[in-house]
Formats: sequence, structure tokens, C-alpha cells
Amino acid sequence: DEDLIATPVGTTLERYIMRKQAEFPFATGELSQLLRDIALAGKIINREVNRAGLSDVTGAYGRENVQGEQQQRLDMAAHIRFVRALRNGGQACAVLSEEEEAIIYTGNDQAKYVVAMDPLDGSSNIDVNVPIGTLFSIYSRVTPVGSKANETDFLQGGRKQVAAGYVLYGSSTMLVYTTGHGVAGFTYEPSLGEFFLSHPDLRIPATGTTFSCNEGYWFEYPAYVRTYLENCKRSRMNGRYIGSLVADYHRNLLTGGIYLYPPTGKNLDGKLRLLYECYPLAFLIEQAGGAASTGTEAVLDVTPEHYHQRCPLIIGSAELVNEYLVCAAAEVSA
Ligand code: P6P
Repeated sequence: DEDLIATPVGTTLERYIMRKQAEFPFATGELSQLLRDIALAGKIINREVNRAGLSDVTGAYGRENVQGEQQQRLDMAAHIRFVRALRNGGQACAVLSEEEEAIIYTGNDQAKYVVAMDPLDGSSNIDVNVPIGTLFSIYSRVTPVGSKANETDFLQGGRKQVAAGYVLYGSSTMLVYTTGHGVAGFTYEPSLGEFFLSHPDLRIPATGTTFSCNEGYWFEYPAYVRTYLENCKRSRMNGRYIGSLVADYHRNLLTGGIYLYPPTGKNLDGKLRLLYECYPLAFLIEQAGGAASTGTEAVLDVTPEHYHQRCPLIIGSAELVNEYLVCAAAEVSA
């Protein structure tokens, strides 16, 4: 058989998952199946996203989610699709979604995994055709198989994730994920309905020339954040901010750069959510050789207190994150 390690570019996701599973003799295939179920949900959502303007899925859903934001129809559709795919796949016993306050039981109490997800992040971007993304984070349950999952399964901490990734519905649709052995990127071929391995071993450059943040908060940022941003500008770095986390993140992962959602006057912990936005992206970035910090500690070391807690996110090339931390430390010691 072909060399199991050097998986050729162009391999399908299915063959890649089977090859990777073969490298772990004790693997039982449940995580593999869970990843397939997530990929399937991504394909279904991709179809809905790509025709959002045509079918009646844009515009407000008429309800507010736990964030107090108007729910866009498409992010509710994505939420429903994901929960259904995970329920039917049978590998997840419970799901935490940005769209629901409480965890959702799939009915598969014998399943070994729980999934925290943001079914469609940046859904306010849908109506204006800006790229959007799905984020997911997977844990092995700690409650007994057969029992009802509970918050101890979801609040294990970022370093207990067994897998994490995202689907980016952009100019092409990509699935990017890690199981703790590097980061792989797959590009979707809609005419075949398959994801193909296009980025076998994603590594973020140690530094970069892009910084991504919403400078509209300039006068709300702590002084050290402004100091850091002024340094970026003196270095003639590029400002690139799409306002869609997965799209900004993915660009910086490929080209090098830093994404910042620091504390603001409105949100002292930033706006992004720890369990299904910051943790999965932090797991991925560390696997890709980058860094993710709150400004005072590594994101993956943040102690989770509740499902929808917010967390400042400074993430990207290790050298750029470190330069930010130097500014933060200078202010604290001043
Ligand atoms: P702001 C979109 O609502 C989102 O959750 C992320 O996708 C994006 O990076 C961020 O919030 C944008 O927030 O405050 O800059 O509009």
C-alpha cells in the first residue's frame, strides 16, 4: 500500500481519515465517523450558503440568540443541520451551540464525544456575500457512557480538545482541522461532492505583515493595544479585517499575520466566545506553529467557567503575538 505518512495531495477526505486512523492501532473509528459527520454537515451548509440570496434564508429569523443578536435564518439552518448530522451520525452525545443557551442532547447517550460549535459565525455577513465559517471543537466525554452528558464534559479546558477545526465558505469552501497531529486543509469540489486534500501540513509563518482588528474600537482599547497597533503601522504592515473571524483567521494562517479581538469598553473580555471560537482556533494555531493569547495567558490555558463565556483573542504568527505581549507587559509594569 502507499506510504501511509506521505499522503498525496488530492487524496479525498475519506481516504485521508482512514489513513490517519490506520496510524493509531487502538482507534475504534468513532472519531473518524464524527469527522465525516461534520464534513457532511459542512457540505449541506455549503449548498445553503451558496444559494442564500436565492432562497428565502437570508434576513432575520425573528428571534434573538443567547448573544442577544438577531438570528439570521441561515445560522439557524446551519445550527439545525449540524445538530441533525451529529444526531444521525451517532458519535456525539451532546452539542453546545452558539445558537442555544443550554447543551442539546442528541439521544446518543452511548456516544463517546461531545461537540462545541458555532454553526455559522459572522452570520451578519451573509446578506452581503462576505465569506463565513463554521467552527467546531471536540472532547471525549468524561461522564460515564450511557449517562446524560453535562457541563463537566464541555468545561474540560482547551488542552483537552481531541479535535478542532472550521469550514470556510469562501471563494472556495475549505475544511481545516487537527486531531493533535498537525493541521490539514481540504478543498471542496462541489461537482463531485468531495473534499480533497489541498494543504497537507499547514504551518503559519513565524511572522507576517498583516494585522486584523476593528480599529473602530481605537478609543476603547487599552493603551497598550494602541501602542502595539502604532508599532504595526510604523512597520508598514497591512491592515486586513473582513469582520468574519474564520476568513480573517484563515488568511493569516496561510500568509502569516495576527488577528486581534482585545478587551474593549463594551466587552472587557472581548466579544469572541471561548468554547467554540477561541479554543478551536487556538488548538489549530498551536498545531500550526503559531500562538494564541488572551494578552495575559495562552488561550488554551484559560479556565472555562460557563458555556458562553467571552475571551480576548490575540492569535496568529508567534513573533507577532509575542510583540503584542511585550506591549501588554510594558503597560502592566509601568
Ligand atoms: P466586530 C462576527 O460577528 C464576529 O463574531 C467574527 O466573525 C468577527 O471577527 C467579529 O465578530 C467582528 O466583530 O466587533 O469587529 O464587528
